[in-house]
Amino acid sequence: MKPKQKSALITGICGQDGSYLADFLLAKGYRIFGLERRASKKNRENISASMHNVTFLSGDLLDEASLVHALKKAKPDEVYNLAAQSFVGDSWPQPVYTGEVTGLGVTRILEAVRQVNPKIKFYQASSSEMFGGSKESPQNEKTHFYPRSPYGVAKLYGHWITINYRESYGMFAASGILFNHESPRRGMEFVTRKITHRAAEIKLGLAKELRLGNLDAKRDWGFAGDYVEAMWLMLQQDTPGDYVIGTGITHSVREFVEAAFAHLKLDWKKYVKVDKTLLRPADVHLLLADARRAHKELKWKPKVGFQELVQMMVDADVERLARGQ
Ligand code: NDP
Ligand code: GDR
Repeated sequence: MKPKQKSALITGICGQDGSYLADFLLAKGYRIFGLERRASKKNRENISASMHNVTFLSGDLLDEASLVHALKKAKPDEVYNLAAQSFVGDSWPQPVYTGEVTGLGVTRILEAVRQVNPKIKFYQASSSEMFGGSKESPQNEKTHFYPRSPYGVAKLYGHWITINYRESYGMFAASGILFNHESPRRGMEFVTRKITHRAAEIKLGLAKELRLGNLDAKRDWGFAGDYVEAMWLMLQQDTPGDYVIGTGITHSVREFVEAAFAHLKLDWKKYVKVDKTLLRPADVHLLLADARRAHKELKWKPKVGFQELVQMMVDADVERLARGQ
């Protein structure tokens, strides 16, 4: 007998990770439902290649009834909660909203899952921002948390409520503590994409300078396409747990800039200006993953390295701009 087709509901399906996860699960034969919030204009560019194989459901992490409705319609085996106000920089001007969506939104969807079918497997998109100002490096599942932004605080709440639902109700709820991961589908406001897009514009004579804030911040940057596999692997384990996912190599923003401009044969020093208005009220200076638990239990390893990632993003931006997009 043919095994039953598995199905998944992805919140944040139109974002960077949601679109890669949808591609990945579709290739595995899943039926995919995507939660999409109401907007005056649809934002499906990231998911355009897979869009026709996705059933979109209207819903919002701020509206629990919409989550119950989506779960009843989709009847998924797995839920991936990727939706969030995900930009750290905007979490200072919008701290309450960030708490509502990125923090309390997790309770809303967990509670909806519990009410509709507590056997659904649940993945929560936790973040290395929860480590923030931790003195320990590299950071693993046992490292103390020290969030440094309203976003980091909200993610920490989401992380603990996921653990709490696991412990309170015996639900299969896993939390992936993912370090920064990027791609040509990354939002324009994040530093990597801001750099690759502007460098491509400069190369094509469409812009003259790139203004950045803290060039010394260090991040463990990986490729989003690699990281969605880890999310899926977490839900295929016998027992739910929390896993750090990262490359184990860290680079500064300055190094990212150097690599992007060098790929285009440009001297970054001629174009990059430090703009103090782009500094954050409290920044995270160093993030570095110790992903040994994931290597051992999930058998997960990243495939794309730093240089390859930078070049992939720069090339995609040059190509897109050359096409006039
Ligand atoms: P994106 O910002 O690209 O995507 C976020 C998605 O969430 C968007 O599709 C957005 O919808 C949706 N969304 C926002 N608010 C709501 C809401 N109230 N209700 C329903 N949907 C909403 O993020 P990424 O793909 O980069 O990240 C995915 C998740 O992983 C996020 O939770 C992020 O915080 C977390 N994370 C990301 C890391 C990274 O390096 N990328 C690292 C660690 C964690 P719309 O398209 O309408 O804006
Ligand atoms: P981050 O990503 O805050 O790590 O959160 P971001 O790319 O925004 O910042 C990384 C570092 O670069 C410094 N920086 C700048 N950042 C932006 N956005 N714009 C600038 O002009 C600039 N100049 C310097 C920042 O100060 C910071 O130190 C991302 C998000 O995807 C989160 O959702 C996720 O949880 C974490 O990664 C892990």
